[in-house]
Amino acid sequence: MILTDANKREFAERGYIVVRSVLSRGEIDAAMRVVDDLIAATPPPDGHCGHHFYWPALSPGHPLLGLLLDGAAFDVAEQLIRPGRLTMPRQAQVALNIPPYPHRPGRGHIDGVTPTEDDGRPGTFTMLAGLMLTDQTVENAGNLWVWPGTHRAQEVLFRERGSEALRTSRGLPDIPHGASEQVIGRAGDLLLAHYMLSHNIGGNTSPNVRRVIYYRLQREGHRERWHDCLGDLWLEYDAVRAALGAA
Ligand SMILES: O=C(O)CCC(=O)C(=O)O
Repeated sequence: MILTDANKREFAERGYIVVRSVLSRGEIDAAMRVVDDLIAATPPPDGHCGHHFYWPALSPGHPLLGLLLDGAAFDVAEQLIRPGRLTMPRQAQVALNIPPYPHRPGRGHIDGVTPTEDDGRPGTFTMLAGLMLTDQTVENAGNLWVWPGTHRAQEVLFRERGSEALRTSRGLPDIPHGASEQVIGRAGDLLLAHYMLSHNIGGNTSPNVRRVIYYRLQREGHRERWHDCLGDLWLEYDAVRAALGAA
């Protein structure tokens, strides 16, 4: 599964892409069983609607690490940063969105500030990868909301105000948001989003619980260069820079 230069330029322009059919039916079914087990072990409170997250730690052999690594997903994500390499994530986010939840977010956030990492470093990363386990082919089905282009506005803001603006804004930097979009996809599709793309939890008025597995992926060495990444969107994305240069 190969990302084209057009895919990489779309990622650069909009801040995210959805890559179709990255998971096989067998991989989706196996991941659904893992999520079923998490829910059975610790069910959401009775009557709970809206988002409900599990944060499993990933060590070698964990099925949700296998879901990312054993098929195409990790390789496809890494194609945005090559010859750079991604590190193995140590945690996944199992993100449910339980109907009925007639919510419409007013704006987005970027991750990693509430909470920060244990040592106080904002938990910045390179890209968000989301493996969809359920169809979100229409809006208001628990889809992730994104504000295309906000990654570029965040870069401008961080250049002006420095990386401290991430902490002081509590992940809600003061940038124009423009029009939102709900991410559309089918079970098995892969969302790849730049760390600095503003996004938020959406509503779910469909009959189905929305299920996505998110991974916050860092390029090797990210912890040493995260300040610089905030002011330089494509610092870690050699392959996106090359695609832009080839245009
Ligand atoms: O549930 C979702 O799709 C979005 C989750 C989210 O925005 C977050 O965890 O930062």
